[in-house]
Amino acid sequence: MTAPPAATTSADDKTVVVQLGEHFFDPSSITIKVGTTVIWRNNGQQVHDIHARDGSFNSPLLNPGNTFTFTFTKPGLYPYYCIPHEGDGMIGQVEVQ
Ligand SMILES: [Cu+2]
Repeated sequence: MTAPPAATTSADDKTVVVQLGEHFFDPSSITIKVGTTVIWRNNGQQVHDIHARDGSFNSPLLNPGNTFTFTFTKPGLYPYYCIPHEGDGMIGQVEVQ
């Protein structure tokens, strides 16, 4: 009997990683199942944040290297944006099925 693999931030059925850069989310659009946790990781050089249009999730400003996680429990379409860089097109969306 082998131990389950240690939890990582790589993509699997329950966890999806979205990278933050200047000035974009990658991938900017994801489709996930209810119960999936999204991990946003700031891989850029600037501070970024994540705010749902409907207010269902809001991160603080993330310094480079920091992460924000949110678990989606309701189906729907969740557009979101980075407050400092929305004007530069730093927007994304999560579709929860
Ligand atoms: Cu930003």
